[in-house]
Amino acid sequence: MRYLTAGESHGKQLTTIIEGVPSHLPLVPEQINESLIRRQGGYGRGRRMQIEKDLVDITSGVRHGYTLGSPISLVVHNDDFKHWVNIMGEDPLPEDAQIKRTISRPRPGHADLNGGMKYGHRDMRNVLERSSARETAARVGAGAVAKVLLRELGIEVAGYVREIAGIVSDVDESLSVTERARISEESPVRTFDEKAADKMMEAIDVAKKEGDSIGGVCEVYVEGMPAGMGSYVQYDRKLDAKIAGAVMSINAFKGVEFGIGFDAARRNGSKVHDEILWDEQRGYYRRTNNLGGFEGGMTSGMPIVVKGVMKPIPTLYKPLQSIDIETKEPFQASIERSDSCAVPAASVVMEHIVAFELAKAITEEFPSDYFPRLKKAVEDYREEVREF
Ligand code: EPS
Repeated sequence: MRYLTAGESHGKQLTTIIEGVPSHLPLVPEQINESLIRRQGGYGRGRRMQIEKDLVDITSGVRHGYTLGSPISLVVHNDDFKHWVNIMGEDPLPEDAQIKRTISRPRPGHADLNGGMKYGHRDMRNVLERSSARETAARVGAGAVAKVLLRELGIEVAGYVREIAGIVSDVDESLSVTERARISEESPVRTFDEKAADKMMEAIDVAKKEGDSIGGVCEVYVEGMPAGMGSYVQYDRKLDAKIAGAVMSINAFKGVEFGIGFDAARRNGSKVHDEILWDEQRGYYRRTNNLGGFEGGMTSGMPIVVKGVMKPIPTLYKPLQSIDIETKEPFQASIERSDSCAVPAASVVMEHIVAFELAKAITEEFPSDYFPRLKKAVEDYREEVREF
């Protein structure tokens, strides 16, 4: 499975083409819309989310509620485009036209300056329109299809928030993936500890008032992945590495951790590695899950636990110094509409990004043209490794 996205933040639409989804997988738009709507929520989102009502139009690859095995294309329209037709339209402009809302002042922390230099865009709107996190709606669409496939195979994925602006929310490690999904869904900041949630919302209010932005830590938790997905035999087949790369590709993400992650550097080996046990019902399992479901680049069959760090969004109302590329003079960065905190929304994005990598790994491991055949192969394999 692979996918491409296209679309500018204030352009006509976002487009996703997904290739390699097996045929005969039941799929309806509501399953994708649920994910798109979840991504739009979360305390700390700005005015743009009141304009957009993200709903998918499936334009190929699905017939009568089932996938065909052909490329699936998804379209999400940008409702804001109606305000941007003259600025974002594709027709050539008359020679004397004044282009509105050009950007010659790069925002620190954004793609503006590097992208402008690289592609020769002196109007850096041409960079920010594509580098905007609006694109994550298209990626959530692909992830939503992946989640449908995983669910049919008994694999569940939940994304939630562990930390905002240094305020940490603990999670009871005994909670199942479905409980994690349900509880976090009820929280405006998508987290567990209500006291921490209140403090997080206070921090978001303060940041908003001060024209600042704040970041945090998202976590994705997965149950049901069979052991042995990915491989140790070649560096580019290690599944944890692929997931880490995919998580790092989410806008504003700066780090990834599996299980105890960086804390492994501070413990002895005997306090890190997870002892191996076996019983009739579960087959092989580990006493603990410090390694977050991966050993040797392969799944261990334990829950996958992966964290991603999101920096504060770089579009600030509070000015930071930058240079105007026309005058080369310093200035205080201009004001753009923005979210003061997008960590809750980013946890939904991360959930879908991880789901896509898992579905991709599954379809690479097993025959994947026809979904019932894939499902049978996965069931047989689970049985085989339980008895190994
Ligand atoms: C974003 C800026 C804001 C966000 C946007 C990402 O949009 P605008 O520039 O239109 O105010 O709302 O996020 C989304 C549109 C979205 O769907 O998540 C940016 O600069 O990255």
